Amino acid sequence: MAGTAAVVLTGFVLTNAGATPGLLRATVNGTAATPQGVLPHAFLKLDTYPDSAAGPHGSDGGAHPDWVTYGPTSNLEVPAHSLVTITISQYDSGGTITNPYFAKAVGTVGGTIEVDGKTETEIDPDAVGHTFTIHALPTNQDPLFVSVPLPAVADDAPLVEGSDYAAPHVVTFSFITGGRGEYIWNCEYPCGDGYYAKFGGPMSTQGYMSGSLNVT
Ligand SMILES: [Cu+2]
Repeated sequence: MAGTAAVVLTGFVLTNAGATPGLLRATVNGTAATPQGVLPHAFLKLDTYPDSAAGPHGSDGGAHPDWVTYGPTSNLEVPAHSLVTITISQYDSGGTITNPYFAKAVGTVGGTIEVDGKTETEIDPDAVGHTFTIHALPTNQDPLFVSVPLPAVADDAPLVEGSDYAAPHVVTFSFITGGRGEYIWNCEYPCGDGYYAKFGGPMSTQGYMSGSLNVT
């Protein structure tokens, strides 16, 4: 857990965002040749955890220690007119996704994702941990829709020595931003609590399985 804490503090800027503290800004590192020409290349790293002992909720897990969560924060900022590459380390188990559409990569450069170093266009819809799905708001001039599936870690995967978690699946993908705007993202795998197909609890509370993505 100590190693996790050191990693999640990288690039972590505290703000007064209330229940979902923190803002993670993408780091621009050089340029990249894209289908839309040479663009600034920005990078972000996220994690998905099976509980809230990691991520933005404090080492005791805060109000809902057993809720699944994204980390290090759910408030993201990326530059406009750029290539954005996001790497997500996915530590959670999972199962069958309700809508197999969300087991496919949508809106990424090349329509692909890299899963543990292998290029894929989709994952097994029966072994989904979470998704990372960016939506435009009705007011956005530049539509941005990106959806990426994150494979489930097997239930019987051994814990990494010195960690509370098994080794994650690592998913990397890129997309191109348009102009400035505010977007939202969420998970489309029903990983939460409740009677309505597990879309309650962490799924319906900002800071766990949903957040903001500002293009600036
Ligand atoms: Cu989820």
